[in-house]
Amino acid sequence: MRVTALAGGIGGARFLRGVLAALPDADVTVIGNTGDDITLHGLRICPDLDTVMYTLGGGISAERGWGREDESFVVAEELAAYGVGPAWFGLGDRDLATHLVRTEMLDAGYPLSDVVRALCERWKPGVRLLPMTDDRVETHVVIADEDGQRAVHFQEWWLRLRAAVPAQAIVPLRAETAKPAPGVLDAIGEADVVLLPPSNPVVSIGTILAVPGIRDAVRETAAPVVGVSPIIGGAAVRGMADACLTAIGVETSAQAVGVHYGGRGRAAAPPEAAGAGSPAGLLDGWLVDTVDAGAVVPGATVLPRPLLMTDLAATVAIVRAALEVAGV
Ligand code: GDP
Ligand code: FO1
Ligand code: CA
Repeated sequence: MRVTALAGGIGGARFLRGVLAALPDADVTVIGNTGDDITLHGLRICPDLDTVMYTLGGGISAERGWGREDESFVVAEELAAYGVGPAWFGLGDRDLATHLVRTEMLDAGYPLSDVVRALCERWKPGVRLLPMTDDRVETHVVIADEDGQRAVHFQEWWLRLRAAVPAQAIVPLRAETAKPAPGVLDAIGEADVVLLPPSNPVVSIGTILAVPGIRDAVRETAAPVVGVSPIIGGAAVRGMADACLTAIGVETSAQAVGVHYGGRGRAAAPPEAAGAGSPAGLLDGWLVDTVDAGAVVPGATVLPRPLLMTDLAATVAIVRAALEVAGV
């Protein structure tokens, strides 16, 4: 079975561990978010791609969910001693090697997808990991300041400001001229099932969908498309997705996120769910937690199931539920 999943970082990566455990023989392609990417100390850092690669490759820090296990921060301490920041972005010594290799390859002219392939030769994540684009797209956030507005990099808004300063706009810079990376559109068009993990709907899934061609590929694929809500009982399970949803005028609820993605109104969905999908609709199925049972997404089949990925078995059960509603 060919499975294609769009993924951000921590939430997406944990879901993908369940996909690999549930479908050990599947051919899984992951389209990763690169809008979080940032250049620090001259090094190009790709947080979400690295989180997927480390999590599925066995190198992730279990307690942080990002960066490497057995990590040290000696270089970061030395940079701080020079008064060189930013202190709000934790750069680990082992993690730095990944950024050095990536930057060296990018500077030598390799496209990001070649860099990801090379790094994955070491980590062997068990999926084909593709960046959403080889072009540079960066998420920046517009916030108010004393004399008007200013834009900060998403990572600064997320990590230094803790998304506590309202985002007037969340902008995937230069997405409009970006092209899907090689293999991305085919992976969506040729999949047997397309999954939207419970990643951040705005800055992870939304950013991937902002690359011209990707949203249409999902809308038009013959494969069933099933998403999993990252919002349970009106709150994000982790992080500040609520601040992101508020920034785009979407209520923080499982139903609102499902409606935001939109139902496709595909005949494939059971008759009672068919209804009028939205023209931009992506979903044939939408998993919500049992506390959100009763959620309605016109044009998609809503399936209430426990959605906390408390351990691998729980995540596998969620994946199985997604495949059930996909009818695969
Ligand atoms: P990030 O890029 O590191 O923020 O990770 P993602 O965007 O891939 O995923 C972040 C989202 O995962 C957050 O909005 C959380 O609400 C969601 N999340 C984390 N753990 C769980 C879980 O156990 N169940 C569900 N349904 N969502 C989760
Ligand atoms: N997340 C944090 O909450 N604090 C950090 O200091 C931090 C550093 C970091 C370094 C490398 C990396 O690959 C990821 C890192 N993350 C950190 C996660 C990263 O900020 C993600 O982009 C966010 O979780 C939001 O998507
Ligand atoms: Ca991220």
